[in-house]
Amino acid sequence: MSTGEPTRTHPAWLPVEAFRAIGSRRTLVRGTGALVDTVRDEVAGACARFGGTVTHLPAEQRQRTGEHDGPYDLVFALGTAGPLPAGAAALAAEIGPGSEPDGLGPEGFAVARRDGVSVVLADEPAGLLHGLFHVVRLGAAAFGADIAVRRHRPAMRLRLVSHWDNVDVHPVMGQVERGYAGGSIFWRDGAPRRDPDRVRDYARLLAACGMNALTVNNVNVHGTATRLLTDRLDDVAAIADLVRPYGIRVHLSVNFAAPFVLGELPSADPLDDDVRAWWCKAAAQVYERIPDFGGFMVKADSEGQPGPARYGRSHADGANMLADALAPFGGIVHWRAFVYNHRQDWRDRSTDRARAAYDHFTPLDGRFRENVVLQVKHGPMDFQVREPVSPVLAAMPNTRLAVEFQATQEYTGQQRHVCYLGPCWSEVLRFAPWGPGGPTVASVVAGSAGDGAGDGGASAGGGLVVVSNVGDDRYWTGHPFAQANLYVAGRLAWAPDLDPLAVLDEWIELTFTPSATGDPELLRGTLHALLDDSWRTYERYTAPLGVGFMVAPGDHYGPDVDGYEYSRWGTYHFADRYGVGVDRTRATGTGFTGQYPQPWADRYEFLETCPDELLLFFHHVPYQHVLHSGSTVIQHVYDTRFAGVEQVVEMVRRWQRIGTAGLVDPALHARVTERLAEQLRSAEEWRDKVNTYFLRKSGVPDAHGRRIY
Ligand code: GCV
Repeated sequence: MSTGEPTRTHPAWLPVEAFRAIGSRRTLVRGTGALVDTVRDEVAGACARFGGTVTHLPAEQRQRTGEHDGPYDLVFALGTAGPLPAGAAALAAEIGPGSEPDGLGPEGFAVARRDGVSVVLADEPAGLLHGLFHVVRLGAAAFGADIAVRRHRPAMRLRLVSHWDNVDVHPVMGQVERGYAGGSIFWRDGAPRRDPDRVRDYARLLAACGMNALTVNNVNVHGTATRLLTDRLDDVAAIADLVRPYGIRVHLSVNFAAPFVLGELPSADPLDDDVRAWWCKAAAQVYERIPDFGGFMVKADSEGQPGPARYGRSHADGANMLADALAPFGGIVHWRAFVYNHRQDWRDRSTDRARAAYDHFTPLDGRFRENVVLQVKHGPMDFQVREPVSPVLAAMPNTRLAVEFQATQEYTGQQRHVCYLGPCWSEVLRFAPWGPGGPTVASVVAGSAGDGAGDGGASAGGGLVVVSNVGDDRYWTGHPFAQANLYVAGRLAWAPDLDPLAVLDEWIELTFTPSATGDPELLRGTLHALLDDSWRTYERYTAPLGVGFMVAPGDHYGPDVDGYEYSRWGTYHFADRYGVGVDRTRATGTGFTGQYPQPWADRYEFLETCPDELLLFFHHVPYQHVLHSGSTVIQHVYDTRFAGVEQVVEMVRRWQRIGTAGLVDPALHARVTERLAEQLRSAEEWRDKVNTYFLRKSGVPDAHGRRIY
């Protein structure tokens, strides 16, 4: 049945218009390599559309005279690539390789503009590719006034998008676990989807926001997915071939028990010689087929996935076995720290899921191989709209740590609600676990935390992983605005100190080209206003003050205040007639506050210093407890729920105006309109259910007498 929408895939942040500035100039590309060819092809594609020219002189072509002289407006050059036009050569001498002791690195680049020539230099082809997208972001500004020399290197070496795509359709989770954008771009019903253009376009988008790796399958590895490692390896290799021209490496989620599950060995014990040999052979076969393969991602002993515990072995034993198999080829193991008891008895007040990752993993600090990255969800629970930063990120100085974000909006509105997560992730990355002025989470995962980082290989850092929000939807992400979350994840992985609202503007500028007759400022201003505070808006009408998990069990969409209260999942709010919240203090609660270093161990411990937005995460308080804001907890619950809905009403109103002014593609406008209508309906449902629940529990009326049911 026709939906009335065009079938062409939306170009996201790389519409042809974004290449206008480059495409109308004279460009020289100097250097050799597959990624240099990609740069040339990108520029050539833009020139074909906008009338510019591109000359490619491979490095070998050193002697031919004249051709390199130009004139050129833009020069991309590998440091060792041979003669350059005079102006560019002078700049190259100043900014290029050798101008710094440690060079630009494998992906870094330097940019400058002088005397009418813009120059991008890199030591390696990947650097030129990232430099190309930097110039795209600059747009016309890349060809205006002089640009002082600036060197750009990614803060994190590993910048990975994790797909929870199933190969077989899972009976409950479907083709993509927690996917809200249609089917998988890689798999359909047990087979490869075979849509090479889509996968290539995706790699291009990822490179353009700064990513350099992806996993092709869900961390829950079942059925056919286990065989991607063995007899279905060709399917993985086909994806690797498609994404390689954009500098993206493929990683694979593997089943820890694969040798056993595939019926090849009686055990998967990581200390068993046969098991170890099996993995060595499997890794060798992978690298024979995919020489630039990135490595394995593993969810072990978590939510029913097999792991080393079955054999009485530790997570370090399990991870190191895989690391040893990958080490000869330079591969990495991403071992997930998302381990907790998912069969908890709700009557048991002593077990605290928030403590679990720290309790499991910190005793193993220093015991992981150098090519193991411990991948830690950013909060101690599970991607709630508000959580404190996971204390694991500050407690394993001798382990390579990665922080894991979730772009797929499992708990943040499932891509039906606008929820721009850049500000949330930026807060996490800027969080200073040892207090202001000390190392931040960003520096820990980048491996640059200094003294706090130990010496056991941690200095390499584990980088940033984001769970993908992409599917085979025309807009990639269901809600067109959810594209911004993938974009900002890449940009923050490259440069964690970027202002997430500046990144939002960058995404808006690239993605939305106002019609020639339109009012660009109205469009930009509206888009910015709809997204900039949308994470906090979502927080306002859903679970309050960091308490989390008031969602419907199973699909996790919509309010169900007690849905998880008496369940086995360890996610409780403990509301009764007197108060609400989880006592995680050392004095009277689960002791979770003690997992933080100072000053946070004490700041979270005491009501006087605990930040309002996390109050109910750390404390059980009476409804009349007064927040630092001056409001009581109960009044805050009411006020924020009403305010959140009001903000959504305002979003709807602003978006209607854009439609009336005809400023965006009508199909995109219609898609967003439909999603906003659902967001408003859902926000009202949240408001009414949460308010009514707490009014009935507490008996305290709203000070403003608004309607609560
Ligand atoms: C891939 C949550 C989600 C699961 C997900 C899990 C994980 O529990 O609900 O669907 O499984 O996180 O991160 O492994």
